[in-house]
Amino acid sequence: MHYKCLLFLSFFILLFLHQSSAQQRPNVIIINADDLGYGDVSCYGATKIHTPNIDKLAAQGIRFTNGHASAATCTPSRYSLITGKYAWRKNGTGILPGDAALIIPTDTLTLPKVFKQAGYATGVVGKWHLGLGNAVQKNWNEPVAPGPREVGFDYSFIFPATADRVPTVFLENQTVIGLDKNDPIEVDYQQKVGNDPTGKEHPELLKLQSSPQQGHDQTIVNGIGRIGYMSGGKTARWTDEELSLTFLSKAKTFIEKNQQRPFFLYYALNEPHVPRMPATMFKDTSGMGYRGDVIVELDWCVGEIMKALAVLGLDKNTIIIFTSDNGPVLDDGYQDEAITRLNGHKPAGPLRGGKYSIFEGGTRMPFIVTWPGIIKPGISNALVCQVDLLASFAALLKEDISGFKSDSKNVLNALSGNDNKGRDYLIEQAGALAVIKDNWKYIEPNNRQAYNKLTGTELGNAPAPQLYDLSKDVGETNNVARQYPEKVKEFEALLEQERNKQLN
Ligand code: NG6
Ligand code: CA
Repeated sequence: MHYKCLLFLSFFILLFLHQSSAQQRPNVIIINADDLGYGDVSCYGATKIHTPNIDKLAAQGIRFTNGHASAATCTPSRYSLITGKYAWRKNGTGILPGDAALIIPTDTLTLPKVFKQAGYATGVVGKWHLGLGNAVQKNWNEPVAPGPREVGFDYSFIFPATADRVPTVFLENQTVIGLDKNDPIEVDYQQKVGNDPTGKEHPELLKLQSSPQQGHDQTIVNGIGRIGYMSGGKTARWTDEELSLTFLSKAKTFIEKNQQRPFFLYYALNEPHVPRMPATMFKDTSGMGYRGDVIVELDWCVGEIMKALAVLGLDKNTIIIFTSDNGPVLDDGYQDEAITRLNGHKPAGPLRGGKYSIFEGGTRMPFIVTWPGIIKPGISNALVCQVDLLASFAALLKEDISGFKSDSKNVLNALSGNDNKGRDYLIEQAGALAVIKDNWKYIEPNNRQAYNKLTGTELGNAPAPQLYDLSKDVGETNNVARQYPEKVKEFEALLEQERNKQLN
């Protein structure tokens, strides 16, 4: 054969081999909602609100009834998901202000780095809330580092903290987009900067009133009072009604651009976190006010991602994990009728408590895993947690992480429906810590507030130990600690042992 032909032929053989090996490695998308409760989606029992797309995911995959975030608020929950370590082991991992420095060390293994090492394209689109840069004082008018890139994401399109915190801007690859250099951004969480009106001084300018005593009355952006002060960056500021559509389009673009190679996308939705401000096409669609409307909107976004995968022919070879960062809350800072128009809906379903709470409502999450053709659809009661995704995906991708000390357990067999137990036990975090083991739940005694009056949440704190038999009391109403003193002791010891564990 002519040598040129041979060269040509071998090129195609190589290409074929490359593509078929690439095809064997599934793409992975983690969709993480913000403050979406266990009872907020219809496949977990909601009847007043309909989430057909999430239900479809659940019907194609495994719906976990005992799937968890490791903490009841955003920052510690996301910290664990990305690092594979419990956030309570590290100071400074509570809810971060919008100007916080990056809290994830850049020299540690992370979930995106596991994928990167395995040759994946990695991206994050959505809410970040893990800090940016090396210090609070930083120049938002230049690229900001370290950030998602140093944590392991090749591509990022994020907002820094929460939708209710300044700066209300997007950063693409760590640079604020749409910025006019002649109108630089300044951010301050201590004192007012610039001349923008604040919600406190000018409530008449607000389209969404702040709740009494909950703050959210500092710089007004898009008719909404925020936490924190900012000036400048007028052309870069977002419009809340466009948040989810913007993230969706960036997520779809990332998928399209990386369709030829395996990719990992962490798609961190903003809904239904406050301020809830649905896109026009979703206003008044739920009959439950804006909180319901933005849940309809988030469900629609999930459907759009599924459609995009199908159009590209990637649906069969893409694992989707759908979950939420912490439990639900109704009044989290704005008077948006979430309570008055609830219409009997139960955001936490059968669970007690919600966001901020050490009861199950705080950390037991919708948790759905799909991988069409590989994972058999069903329902699983296995105990799994977002902190386990790092070790589980390392196992799936055959990445050796044996030298990495973490809290992440390889629960791949549970995630794929081949094991009904999952991890042995799990530590949950709100203010206090709790342990779940064999369907028993222990909450350590503590003197924190039992009830948050502002948000109307039962926090689950009590000065005496609490023990619940979740197999018949998932709503944690009957404290049986006194009947089982031995169990209480066993749990105390377990918690003590976990607290003393050194991971570094
Ligand atoms: C709280 C805010 C709340 C919300 C939360 C963060 C007050 C009174 N409340 O401090 O509105 O922003 O932080 O939510 O300021 S999370 O889902 O990102 O953890
Ligand atoms: Ca949250």
